[in-house]
Amino acid sequence: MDALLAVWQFFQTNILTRPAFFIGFIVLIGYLLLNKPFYEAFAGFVKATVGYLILNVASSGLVGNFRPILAALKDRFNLEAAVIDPYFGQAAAQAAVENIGRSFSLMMIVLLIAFIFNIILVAFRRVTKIRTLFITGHIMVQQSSTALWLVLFCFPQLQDTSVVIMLGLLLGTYWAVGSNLTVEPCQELTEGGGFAIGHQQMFGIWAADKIAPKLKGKSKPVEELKLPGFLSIFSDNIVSTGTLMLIFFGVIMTILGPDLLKKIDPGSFTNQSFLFYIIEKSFNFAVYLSILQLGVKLFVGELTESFQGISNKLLHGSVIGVDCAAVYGFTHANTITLGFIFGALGQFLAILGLVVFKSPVLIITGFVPVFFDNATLATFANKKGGLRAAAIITFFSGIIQVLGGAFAAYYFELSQFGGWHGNLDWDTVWPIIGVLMRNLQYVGVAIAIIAMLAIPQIMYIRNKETYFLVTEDYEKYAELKGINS
Ligand code: ASC
Repeated sequence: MDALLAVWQFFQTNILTRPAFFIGFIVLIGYLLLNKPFYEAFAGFVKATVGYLILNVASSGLVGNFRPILAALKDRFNLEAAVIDPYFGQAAAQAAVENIGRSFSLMMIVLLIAFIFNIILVAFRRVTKIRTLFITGHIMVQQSSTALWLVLFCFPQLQDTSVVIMLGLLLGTYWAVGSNLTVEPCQELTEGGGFAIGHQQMFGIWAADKIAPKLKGKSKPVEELKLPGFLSIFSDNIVSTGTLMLIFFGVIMTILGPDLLKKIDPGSFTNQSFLFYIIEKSFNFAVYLSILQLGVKLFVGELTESFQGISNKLLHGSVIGVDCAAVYGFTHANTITLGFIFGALGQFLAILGLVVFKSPVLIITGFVPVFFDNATLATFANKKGGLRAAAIITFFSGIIQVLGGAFAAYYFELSQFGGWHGNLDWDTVWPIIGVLMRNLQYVGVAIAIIAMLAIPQIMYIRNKETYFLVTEDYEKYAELKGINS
């Protein structure tokens, strides 16, 4: 048992929670299964891992730079508010778990059980109809943390062993079913890219993909937009992102003022003028976005090519669920910026609503959900419903994020610890699961698991011929569905 635990520890620390290596090894194995020479497989390993590490540089650059700025609004106005952001949510969950004298380290065991359960569900895919394995390690850590608190909150008397088993099954089901929902949207967006999304807005992606065509109207996709006159400069995403962020963060940073910013950002705000600090900071958004797309292209390219090996010989039509940013290489960068801006507008409007209607909890926009969720939704919505759908869907997503987040922070008593997970699924699906658990106890957990497991069954019954084809042979799938690429 000890040896097994040691192996798990090693795997968990070095590979599972470091998706760069996880994906690198998958690519390596994929190429080997395709009978490529080892040196080519090695080259694929290097490119995929480096690509993912580049994505990490960009996404942590974005998170590290812009999260403190939005969160500082709380200090600026001396607010008692919960920041809806998974990093704040994780810290709040940890504080709440420890506050009732329980061990937070249970979270890692939950992660193990959930991951293994996801593998089992994929292994029995002919029965379960699950085609996806969720492998986005840092997200799995965050979600295990929040979900651990939810279970302890609903079952305060439950012993550790029962907690981890029950939660492992619940979370494993969510990972499997959620990422499975994104298979068709992802394959259609990437034209058979061979991956799904394993992140925090999977139900949202599914909904956006379904709703977008209905909102299309005469709207064109962002990449086909011809802007007239001087506006044409904004077709270039560096110009549009740089300018929009200058306005957006310029306003917020001006509200915060130089003194507060010097305090929260002592590393980069030194002897510069306030104006140039603002310009540089805002332009950095465009810098990181460019880096992000570069990294995504690199690892997704390798993954797609090597995937045939895995798919044909190992997983038989199953795909992995990866970071949502993986799809940012499949749209015009302006779509990403648009999703962020409309999501933020929705969030700000909803926050205003909370203030006006004197909500018992106040919410502060968290950078991670408002940017990554909405950029992702916009990417899918733009593909199926053009700019109009992307704008409308992300605007409403922003509203839902705030209202659902406010409810969750209040109901699960995390607002006193300053944060809630805040990503879209955690403002919709998880509050529902939590309410079921709180009120119906074990019956609630059973309902949640069974209802989620029923989703792939329904999807299968409705699309029997193409359900497995979409991952096994995308070209044939596209032909059958009449999708022209
Ligand atoms: C999240 C989270 C991140 C980002 C990143 C996007 O939800 O915790 O760090 O999104 O995964 O690339």
